Amino acid sequence: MARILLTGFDPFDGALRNPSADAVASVAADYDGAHELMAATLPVSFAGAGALLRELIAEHAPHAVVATGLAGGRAQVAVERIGVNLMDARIPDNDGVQPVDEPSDADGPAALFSTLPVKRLVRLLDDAGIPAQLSLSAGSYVCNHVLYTALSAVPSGVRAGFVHLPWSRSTAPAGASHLDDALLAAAVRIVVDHALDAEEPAPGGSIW
Ligand code: PCA
Repeated sequence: MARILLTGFDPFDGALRNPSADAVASVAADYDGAHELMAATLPVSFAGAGALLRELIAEHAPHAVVATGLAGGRAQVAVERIGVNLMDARIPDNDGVQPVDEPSDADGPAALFSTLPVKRLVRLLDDAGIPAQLSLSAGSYVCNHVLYTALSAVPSGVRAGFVHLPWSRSTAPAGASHLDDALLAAAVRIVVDHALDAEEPAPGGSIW
């Protein structure tokens, strides 16, 4: 049985909830799939999230790491394709730390590609009627740092990647784009179930 480490994030930026933690909790509570699932919530802290993620990977030796977080402005589930070696925070993290133009890893490469089957995941989400896109930037805040750290921390052959979620209906500030809570949980479940699938080569990317 393959082990999957699934993470969401604490609330941040004044919000009371983070829909990624809600979706992860809901998937973990109902999980009846083929894998062994370990769920955790990461702090919105550059130092704390990276350290906890490394600990969880060392402790559980997962076959795949599926990290999720909130991208508050987005209207679709975004399967992230690349983590960049950059921490450039528009707002302080929950520890009050605000790195500007610093690398996640001073000795690491400029960027690392997700090793989840990103195109297949977008296709499966789309087939399930969930608005989804392939994304070329996870930003430069804690989520991108977690994606880059996960990709650096896993032993070779272990998959890792990140999915950004929009607000859920129950957490969205007035007027913000959102999807139903159940749809976000369904999206996370699809990503967990298919994290170890082979990629589906398909035309993709964007022109700009
Ligand atoms: N979203 C933030 C950090 C935590 C979260 O859920 C981000 O996109 O970096």
